[in-house]
Amino acid sequence: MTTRRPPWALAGVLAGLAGLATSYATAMVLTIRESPVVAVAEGVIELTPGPVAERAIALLGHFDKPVLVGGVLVLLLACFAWAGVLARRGWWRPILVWAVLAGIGLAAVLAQRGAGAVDTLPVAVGLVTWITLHSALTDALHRGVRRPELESHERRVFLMVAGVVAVASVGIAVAGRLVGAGRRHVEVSRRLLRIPGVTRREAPAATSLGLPGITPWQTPNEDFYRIDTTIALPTIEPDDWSLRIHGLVDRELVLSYTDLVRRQMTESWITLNCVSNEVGGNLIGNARWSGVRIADLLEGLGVSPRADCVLQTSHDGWTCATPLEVLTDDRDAMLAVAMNGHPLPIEHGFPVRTVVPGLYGYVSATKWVVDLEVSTFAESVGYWTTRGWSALGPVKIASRIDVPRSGEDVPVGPFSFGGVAWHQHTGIESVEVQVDGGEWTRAELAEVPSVDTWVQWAVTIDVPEGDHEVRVRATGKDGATQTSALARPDPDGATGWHTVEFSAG
Ligand SMILES: Nc1nc2c(c(=O)[nH]1)N[C@H]1C(S)=C(S)[C@@H](COP(=O)(O)O)O[C@H]1N2
Ligand SMILES: [Mo]
Repeated sequence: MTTRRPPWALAGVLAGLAGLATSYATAMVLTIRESPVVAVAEGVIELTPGPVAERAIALLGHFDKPVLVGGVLVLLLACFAWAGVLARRGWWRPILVWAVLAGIGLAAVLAQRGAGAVDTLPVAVGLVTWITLHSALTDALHRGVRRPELESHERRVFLMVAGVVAVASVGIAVAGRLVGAGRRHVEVSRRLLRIPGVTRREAPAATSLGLPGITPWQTPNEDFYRIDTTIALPTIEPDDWSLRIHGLVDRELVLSYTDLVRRQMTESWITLNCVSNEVGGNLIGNARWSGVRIADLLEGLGVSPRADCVLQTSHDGWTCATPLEVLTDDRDAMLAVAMNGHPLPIEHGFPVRTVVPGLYGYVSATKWVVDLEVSTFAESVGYWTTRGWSALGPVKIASRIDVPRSGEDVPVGPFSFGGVAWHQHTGIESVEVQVDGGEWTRAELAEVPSVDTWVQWAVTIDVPEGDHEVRVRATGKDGATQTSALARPDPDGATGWHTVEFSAG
């Protein structure tokens, strides 16, 4: 019997490639723009001094990116082989290599614009694959080393496992790519979509006070906050979408996307906010929504007088119960198909979502909505309401200071404070500001097209040298002033006056 050297390096390379495959497939399925390897390559570009990068681009032309990704892959292969060889001298040594490589991947992924928790998942999946597969492969090799009489048997086991790992890795990568391509296809459909009756309109000039630092009145789609419980975004072709309206009605209605957009289109500016927003927080945005009023859809279906809510269900199984009243009164509660003149972004509910002025999102703003069941609150409980949040979620009046930022240094003398205030579907009557517990000064308000949006406020107050504290409070068009009593977001929305500390010098 000849003693051959166990293929330690091969075990490392195989486990390494398998980890890259699962991590790539995860990224594709989650429709994350790029795999961690590409993120690392981009990180390298980011860290490369300008002149060097320019010379490389001049030298390599359009191939700079593939060459860079290729370079990262070659380096990775070397590390995989090294991890494999290290396994000979102790099981924990290769784990250090896997952990460091995953750490670099994680740093690169998190450095990307708009990265969130989900983007770290491909790295985690890759790391788990590396560690588990590598230990499975090296176990066989170790047994062969310990028991030379079993060496050739263990080698066959190793080769079998190695073969399965190689084939499975290719399969997983290809499957991930195909699923991801399907998802990306929806993005193409979305871009090509032209919806009749959807207009693109600039925010009216009077909505802005022109004070630098105040949040823009209209929130661009890319900057709009995002809250949902999904990991993989639902991707629905408009042709595959339909909505069923049923429950306590005389006549059921099933609408296709074309049926929906053929109806009378309504467009309105509506501010949407999350019940989880803390005092001073930014889980709020204002957009021009285009869609079909839900009141128009329900009319003629013969809604039972017994009904008091509509249970909404999304494609991904999320639910909320919305009071029937707010869906049928004169406000523009709608099935929205466009946001700021563009088809809804996928992450904001493409192709159709609900928007209801005056309610927090968790009880009203169903993204990827596919089912509306007219029902009663006694029978229907939404996702967050079963988790301790209040069944009814009217937005509470609130105001926020955007200028100055917390801890900012401002010049002594007259200083212009500014921010936003909101009480959707009631409207803001006035906003007052108080410095260091002194008298309340009334702020100037911008103009707004309706009571359903937030409003910018600004006021100029003299500030002496030293440390200061500024507070804001709003009064609604119903005459009620915002309470100073602090309340946490759960169960039905935070209260309290936003306070910012700053110094003048
Ligand atoms: N399908 C679905 N729709 C949903 C949610 C969700 O988790 N899943 N979250 C809701 C919550 S809590 C809020 S605040 C709004 C946020 O909408 P946005 O992500 O477009 O800002 O969506 C609502 N609609
Ligand atoms: Mo929310």
